[in-house]
Parts: sequence; C-alpha cells; structure tokens
Amino acid sequence: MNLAELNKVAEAMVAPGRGILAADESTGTIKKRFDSIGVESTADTRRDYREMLFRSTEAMSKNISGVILYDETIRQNARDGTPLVKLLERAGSLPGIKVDKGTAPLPSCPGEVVTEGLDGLRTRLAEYRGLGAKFAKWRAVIDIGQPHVVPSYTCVNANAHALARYAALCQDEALVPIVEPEVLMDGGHDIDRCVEVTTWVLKETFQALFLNRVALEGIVLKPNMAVPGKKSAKRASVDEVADRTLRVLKACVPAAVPGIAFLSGGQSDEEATAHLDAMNKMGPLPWRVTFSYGRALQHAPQMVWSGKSENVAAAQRAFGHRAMMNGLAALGKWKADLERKAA
Ligand code: 5MM
Repeated sequence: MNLAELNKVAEAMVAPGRGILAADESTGTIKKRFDSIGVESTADTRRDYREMLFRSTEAMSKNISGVILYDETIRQNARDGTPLVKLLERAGSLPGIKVDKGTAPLPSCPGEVVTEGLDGLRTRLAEYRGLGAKFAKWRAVIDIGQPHVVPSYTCVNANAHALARYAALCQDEALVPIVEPEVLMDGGHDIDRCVEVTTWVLKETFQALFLNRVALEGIVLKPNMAVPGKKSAKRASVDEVADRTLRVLKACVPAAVPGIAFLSGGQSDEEATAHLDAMNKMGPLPWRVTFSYGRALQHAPQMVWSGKSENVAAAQRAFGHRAMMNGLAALGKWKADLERKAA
C-alpha cells in the first residue's frame, strides 16, 4: 500500500471549499428519481442527465472535488464519444465508484439489512482502477425507525465488519475507501436516540477498521449528521444539529482521518447546507468537514431539467448554485440570504 499516495487523494477529496457529488444511484433508485420528474429511465437518459451535471464546468472545477459513479456510468461515453470519466478529469474532479452491491435482509434480524458485495471485490476494484477510479464507496444502512428491537448488535457488527473488509481491500488496490455507515433519518426517534446509535455505529466501525489494519490517513468518512427522525415532533435547531454532530464525531473519529464528507440523508437542500456551514463555523476541527451529497445537490437540477434539452443550461445553473452554496458551507462562509438573492 502506498499510504502517501492514498493520503494525497483523500486530502484532495476534502480540499477546502470542495466536496463530493454522489451520483451513484443504482438503476432502481435513479428510476424513482426520474419517475418523479416524468422522465423514462434508460441508459441514454441516465447518460444525458449525468453528462449535463459533469459538463457544469464552473461547479465541477471549483466546488466538486470528486464524483461517485455507478458501474454503468463509469463505462459510459458522453454524446460526443468522450468517456464520462475523461469529462471529470478535465474538470479537475476525481472519478470514484460505488462498489457495494446494495443491501440484503440480515438472517434472524427482522427488518434489518447488511450490505453485500465482498465476493470478488478485489477483482472488481482492480478493474475500476483501470477505468480511472481513484476512490470507492460502500454504504452500510442502519435503520432506527422502528420502535423496538432494532438496531441489533448483529446488524451493527456485521455492517462494520463488511465496511472494514471493503476498506482494507480498497487500500490494497490503491483506491481511497469512502466509509459510509448511514443511520437513517426514517422514523419518529428524537435527536438523542440518533446521537446514541450513531455513536455506537461509529465506535464499532472504527474498531473494525483497526482490526482489519486499515490506515486511517487513507480513508474518507461519510456519516449521517445527528438529526431527529423525519417523523419526530421534537425538531432541532441548526446549531443543535451542528453541535451534537460534532460532539459525536470528536468522541469517535481519530484525528488521523483526513476528512469527513456528510451524506444528506433526506434533509432539505438548504438544511443540509446550513448544518454543514454551522459545523465549520464552530471550528477549528481536527479533520476537514465537507459534503458528499446525492439528493441535496441533485434535487434542484433534476426538477429544473425534467428531461428537456432546452432546460439544460438552467439545470446546470441550479446545480452550480447548490455546489457553490455547499462549497461556502464547507468553509463556514455560507449565509442564508445568498439563497434568497439567487432565487
Ligand atoms: C446517490 O445515492 C447513493 C446510492 O444509493 P442506492 O444504492 O440506494 O441507489 C447513496 O448511497 C448516496 O451516496 C448516499 O445515500 C448519500 O446520498 P444522500 O442523498 O443521502 O446525500
């Protein structure tokens, strides 16, 4: 393992004012997104949509350090025949790849899932590296939305172990692993419960990373923020979310980790930006703190685009705006009135 090289890539992924675009929706998930805007999901429409984002030159070069691609996308060419990976490289953005195979029910743990994809992973990583990937992503899913029983130790432990096995293989194959243990926002739990479970999940994950000899200087952590469940009546202020999230992270994430790039998890676009900004305003922090958003970066451009070529320029502006707002939030320099001005 060349740790200096892995560390250089990890540092670039969380460079000041930049963050990661999660564009690795599996075929089923992107179909749901397209259904909501009345667009048929085909290999060509998926390509057109993602090409539109990747050709948003200013956003890509200024605020998007890297893009997580799906297996189909990393192999696709733009309409003019240029590989999509080349478009990213030209914009100065690093290509990454989702390598997990999604979740499957966990035996004897009703309602819980474990992420699959370790079989044959080394071979797939080597292929992705050949296709231009510089980093990878694996997402574990922990659901605390049900009132009792879950999460079980079996679920937290099985997912932490899989994340660590994946991360060790990535580093062996010269790819920086994004380690994503997501505690879902679904359900009616309050922020205290989210803090409790997120702390447990992160502790187990870092224990598993240690036991599997993963070098922390060569990873990027992609966690959820500490937020109440979507159905909870007890809401939390922006400052409370930022403060509680940072307390959890400081208790669980060693300073050797170069950066933390949050998922948005179903927060509104502006909430995800405001929370990130508030955390950076509470610095200095031991690691860089930025974004690796899917929905909170793509929702606005998707709505504007709606599958119509005449909307491409406006959709690119909408994407550029969210990328810029989150870039500012990654520096603690965002202000709510910047959103109003743009509107
Ligand atoms: C972009 O969506 C990613 C892939 O999801 P599926 O495997 O379910 O299709 C997803 O892992 C995403 O990277 C994270 O959930 C972060 O995205 P959000 O929308 O939560 O910021």
